[in-house]
Amino acid sequence: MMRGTGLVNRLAMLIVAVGAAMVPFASLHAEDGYDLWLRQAPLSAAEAQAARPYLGRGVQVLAAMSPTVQLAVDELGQAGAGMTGLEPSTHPALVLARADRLESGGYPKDPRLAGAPPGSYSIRAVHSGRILITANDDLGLLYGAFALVRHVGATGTVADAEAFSAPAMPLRMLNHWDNPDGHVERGYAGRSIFDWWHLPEKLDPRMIDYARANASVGINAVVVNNVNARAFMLESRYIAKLKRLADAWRPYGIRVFLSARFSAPKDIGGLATADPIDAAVAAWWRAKADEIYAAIPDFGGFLVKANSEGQPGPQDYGRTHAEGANMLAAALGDRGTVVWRAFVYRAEDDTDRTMQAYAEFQPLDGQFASNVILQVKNGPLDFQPREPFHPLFGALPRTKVMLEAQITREYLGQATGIVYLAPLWKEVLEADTGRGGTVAQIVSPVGMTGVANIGADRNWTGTHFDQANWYAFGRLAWDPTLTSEQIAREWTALTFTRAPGPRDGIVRMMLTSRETLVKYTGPLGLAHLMATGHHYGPGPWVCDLERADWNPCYYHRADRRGIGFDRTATGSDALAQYAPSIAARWSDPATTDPRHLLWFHHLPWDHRMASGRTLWEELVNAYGWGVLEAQARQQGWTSLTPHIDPERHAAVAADLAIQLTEARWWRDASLSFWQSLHGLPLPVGAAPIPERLEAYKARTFPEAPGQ
Ligand code: GCW
Repeated sequence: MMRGTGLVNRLAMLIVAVGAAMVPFASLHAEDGYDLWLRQAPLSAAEAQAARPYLGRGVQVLAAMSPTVQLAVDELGQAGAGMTGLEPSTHPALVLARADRLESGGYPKDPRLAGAPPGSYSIRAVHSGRILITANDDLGLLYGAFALVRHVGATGTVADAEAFSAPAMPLRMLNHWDNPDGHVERGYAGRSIFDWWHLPEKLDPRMIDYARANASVGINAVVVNNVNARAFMLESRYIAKLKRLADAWRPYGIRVFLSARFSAPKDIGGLATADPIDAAVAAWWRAKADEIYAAIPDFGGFLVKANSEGQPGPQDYGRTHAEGANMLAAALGDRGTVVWRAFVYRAEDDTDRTMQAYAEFQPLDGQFASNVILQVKNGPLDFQPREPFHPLFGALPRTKVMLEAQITREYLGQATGIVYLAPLWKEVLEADTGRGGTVAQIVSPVGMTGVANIGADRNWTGTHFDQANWYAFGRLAWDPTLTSEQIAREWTALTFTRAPGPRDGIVRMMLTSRETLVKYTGPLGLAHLMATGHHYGPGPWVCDLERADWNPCYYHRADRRGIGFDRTATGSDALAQYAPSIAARWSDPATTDPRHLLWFHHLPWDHRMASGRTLWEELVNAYGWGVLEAQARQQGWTSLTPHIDPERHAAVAADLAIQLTEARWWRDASLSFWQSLHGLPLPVGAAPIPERLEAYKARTFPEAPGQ
């Protein structure tokens, strides 16, 4: 394959294609990213005049003034000041109306709101040029206000703002893996934003900005602490701290949840056991729940990681996950929910790790209390750049199941470069389980959670483009039918520029970015090839860790003859956990989705691919394209220089340079290792590998963040 600069140039044009004639939209000033997608860039003079009657604090309100309605009014006021820069209109034309008060203002009902789920809203243009935001509840008015501001921000006009929108999923949640000491597990955006030490006396104003950002994309639940939980966060002093956050976030419609350590009755309760069928244990949890609800009447509930990776759980006492979850569910009663994680695998079990969660939980279907939700990661392994969907989706018809996604990029390059995750989540949401619907259809009655990528960095997420992942997560949990492109376009217009050329160039850079990362880290269904502990960089040679299934060699199974994990009937038969229609299709390499080929099949290096290349040639080709695309993206970003404010442009340019270095490193180290196994030469035209394998193996990064 050709590797000239000409090719990279053409690729850059394809990815970005800004168009030479485009001129910057408005004067650009340095921005640091703190304002996220809510930065409310100024409209043009004509746009501002036209939008003025609809933005501003002076809207007509047909609702009892509550803190939430006040926020909706403030949001419109802030947008008016920021986007129009004009004095508010003396004849405001925007009406915020609770559905039950519409008629008092002489406005027609909106039948679409009848029976709509909480938070739904409608935006309608009515007589005399007015725009009406209507909802059944106050939160719907706030969401409607955010939606109108978003529309104006993304398009420059209130025209076509009409919409009816209802959240597809009731629970739209973030999981913070934040520890009380401020360290964030798998966090790449600095320390935790939660200042537990100074709470409850001191509330960091950032807590309000955080809640506002979440509410602006419909997120309505936050688990504030790591699933690897410290029991002391259930102590009274922490309940007081949590109450302060809950009170601050309530107007934004955000309910707080706590990760609960299952052994808490022993750790902090003075009991001799945490056995879920022990009456004293149940009573302890009940009293704890009562104490929390006395302080926080709308407390969401507990998230529990049990009997996984060293965490305590009901199996320590010979009880099932259902017995453990149900005991906690009884303590909460109808006040809240137990979210129980299905990310469970055992040290003493040597069956294919990707099969263990299904084996554990599928037989428990129907045994969980009605206020228990099972939280299932998107794939059966662990947030890899690409996995097939988790076989538990569709296999638990009598259990409430929620999707867990990872917004923080633990295995996807951490906070470097650009990796837009909406395409990854869409891939799983749209996967047909073969058992009564797509993953989106199965989880929609319950919800979706995302492991947050938020930290105390000034721009919240480490890189500017990681803000898009927070944004996209919220938008998809609200409406999983939105396309990755729609979300990217909206976010780009709000965050960087709405000039169509540069905007669409950025969107194209985003849309292909996850695939680029897959190509240079692990193409064709390879997974779990990263270095140990911090998971930063390649480590396909690692094979000496105490647990077999912590080793990359366990997953790629490469040797002199071939590569890949046989999960068909001749291997682990993980395929048997899928619906028969899917298992049948994926059991033959010829009909397996090529993106999952080596996930399900062990194939010889000279296996002939559909392209006519051998498997080895195909791998080399894919890694090579990953590098080329990273290079093209970097070049494309350079061509956007006139359109982006200098501070953020420079930061992203630096991120992309790091990503290109990492892409080359992944490609070179991986190919060099595969070559050490089979001794095959690189195909003609492939870029040479600059260093010897030993040099790649020798690189260590004990200080890499997030561990
Ligand atoms: O992805 C893995 C991470 C752990 C994490 C675990 C989990 C919170 O490497 O850091 O622990 O998954 O999801 O529980």
